[in-house]
Amino acid sequence: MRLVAVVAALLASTALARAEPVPGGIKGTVIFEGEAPDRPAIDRKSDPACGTATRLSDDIVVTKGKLAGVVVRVTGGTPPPERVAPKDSLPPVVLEQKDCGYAPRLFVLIPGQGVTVRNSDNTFHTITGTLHGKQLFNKPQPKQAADIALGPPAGRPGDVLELACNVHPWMHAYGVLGDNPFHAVTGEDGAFEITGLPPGKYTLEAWHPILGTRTLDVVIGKGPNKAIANARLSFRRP
Ligand SMILES: [Cu+2]
Repeated sequence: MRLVAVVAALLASTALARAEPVPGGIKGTVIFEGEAPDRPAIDRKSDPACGTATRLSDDIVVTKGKLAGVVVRVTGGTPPPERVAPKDSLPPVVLEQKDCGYAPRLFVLIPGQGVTVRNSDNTFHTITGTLHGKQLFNKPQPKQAADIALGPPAGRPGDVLELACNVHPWMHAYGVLGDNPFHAVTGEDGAFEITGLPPGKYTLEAWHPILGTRTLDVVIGKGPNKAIANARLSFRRP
C-alpha cells in the first residue's frame, strides 16, 4: 500500500514537472566580421511568372554587421537536449514556393519530421533533394498541383538536405537534420533565441550554407537571473 502511494506521488510529481514550462534558454547574436559582401540582384527574367520586382541574392545577408540566415542548434549538453525535449512528433515543415523563392529558405528537421512542398506560383517548379551530393528525389510540381509530402530524410544530425529547382537555378533551400527541437534561424538583426532549456552546459552549433560552421559552449545557470544565457558567434569570409 505504501509503495503504491510512493509510486503515485512520483508519477504525480513527474507529470507536474513535465507540465511546467522550462523558463531557461539561450539568446544570442551572430556577427559578420569584416566588410559585408555585395548582394547582386537575382536575374529572374527567364520566367516572367516569377515576378518583376528586384530581388537580391540571399547568399550572404549582412545588415549593420549582423548576419542573417544562420541555423543555430543545440547539439549536445548536460542534460542531453534530446532528453529534455518532449517526445511528441512535430508536424511537417511547410516549404512554400512563392515568386520563385523558398519560404522558409532554412529550417531544421528532427527525426520523424517530413516536408510538405507547396507551389503557390503560377508556374512550373521541380523539387530536387540532395544529401551528401547524392540526389534523393526529383519531383515535378506544375502550377496548382497538390502539395508534395516528403517523408523524413534518412541521415545523421548535422547532415543538410539541399533542395533546389531545375527550372529556376537560383532557388535553394536547406533542411538541417537535428535530433532535438532546440534551434533557431537568425533574421536580419542576426538575433536568435532558443527557449525551454533547464540549467546545464550546452553546445551550440551555428551553420551558414556558404560560411560554414561555428560551435560555442554555453552555460545556463541556476536561478532566475541566470536562466537566459547569452551567446555571441561570429563568421567571416572563408
Ligand atoms: Cu522553380
